[in-house]
Amino acid sequence: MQLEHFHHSPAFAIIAPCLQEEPPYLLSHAKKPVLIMRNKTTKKPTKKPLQNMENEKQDNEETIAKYGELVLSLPKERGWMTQHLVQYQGFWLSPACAFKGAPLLHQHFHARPSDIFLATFQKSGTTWLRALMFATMNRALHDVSSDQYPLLTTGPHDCFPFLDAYIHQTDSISHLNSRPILSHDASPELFSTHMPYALLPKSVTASSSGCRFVYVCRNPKDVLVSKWIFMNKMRPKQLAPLSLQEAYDLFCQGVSHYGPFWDHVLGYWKASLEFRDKIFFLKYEDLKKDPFVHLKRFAEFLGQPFSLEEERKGVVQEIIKLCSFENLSHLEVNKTKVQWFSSQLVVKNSFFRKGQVGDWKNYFTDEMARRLDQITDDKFNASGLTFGPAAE
Ligand code: PAP
Repeated sequence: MQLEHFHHSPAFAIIAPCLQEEPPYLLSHAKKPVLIMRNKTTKKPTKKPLQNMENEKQDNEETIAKYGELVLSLPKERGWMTQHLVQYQGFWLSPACAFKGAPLLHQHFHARPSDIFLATFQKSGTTWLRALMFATMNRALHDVSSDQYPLLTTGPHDCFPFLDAYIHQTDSISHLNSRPILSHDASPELFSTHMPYALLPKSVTASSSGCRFVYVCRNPKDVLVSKWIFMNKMRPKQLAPLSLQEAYDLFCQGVSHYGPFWDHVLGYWKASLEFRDKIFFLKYEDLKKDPFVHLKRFAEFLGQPFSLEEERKGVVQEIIKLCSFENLSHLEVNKTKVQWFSSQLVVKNSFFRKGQVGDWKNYFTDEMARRLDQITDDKFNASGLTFGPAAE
């Protein structure tokens, strides 16, 4: 979700007056004369002198200049909400992500063994899982049945940082190592990312790192439709709208942010088979069909299993209801919220649309569905991964 031309888009014009607003986790740092850093050895927050921040800024500028040049030489294709996407180490990224996001992530992000990442291909259920993950992990801190519950007034995207944008939210990336306000007291720390598994730093993906992932995938036909509608909303007005057929052709060629879709899914799928304790792999359609079973498994994986007492009290159902599309999409905060990921990525009110399985039927011809199914079958062939009847 990177936007290089966002400043010229109609959406930007609507939200321009709000651009002084910063997300809560940034506001919390802004008051501090020094930023809190994570010390690599002790893993405890330490104070970082301003001089070091200057040096870090210079390092970052050098990294950005180096990768900026590299980006010019990368294969280029038509973008969905940016003019172009570039192919970086086999994946299609916005130029900003390729020359800034990915390299800075490798250079500066020091994982903690307790870190948990929600990883998704775009439009696969990030918003839903953010809410579920936050509510599950923080249920000892916040009573899910309370009418003061944080998710009722704070959108799911403010619960914990979106790593890919967070990395270059300000000139300094020091904020990466401090905590977002909502999970302030929570340990472990939560992040979300759209980055393909192969593009994440080894400090995160190595089996010895201790970091865990929840990966949610969704059937590609619904992903494509959801993404096409979202991207056209975000697309700068200087760029002609992308027709469904154009988006479809790009998607089938693998050209979409963080794509090819199939490589993204397979990267996490294979890792989940290899490291069962590290990656919890989930399908949007399965979660829709049986949220109770999957949320319980998910909580066990996160090390926060629901006790019998909690089950008896209906806590699982409370969380499901709280995080449901029906509930979240009707909350004022989610209807009006201007979501600030970075100065270049600001999204207004676009994360809730229909939240259904099979909406692609309202958009695809039979031939479009058949061809995309065929590509999916070919790509997933022998991997053991299928999108069964639940995704029909
Ligand atoms: P992102 O990649 O931009 O973060 P993401 O949240 O993954 O977006 O996907 C948005 C989709 O999830 C939308 O699907 P649709 O376009 O087919 O409707 C959105 O409606 C859906 N969605 C958002 N919240 C929920 C929820 N609580 N339950 C089910 N689906 C949801």
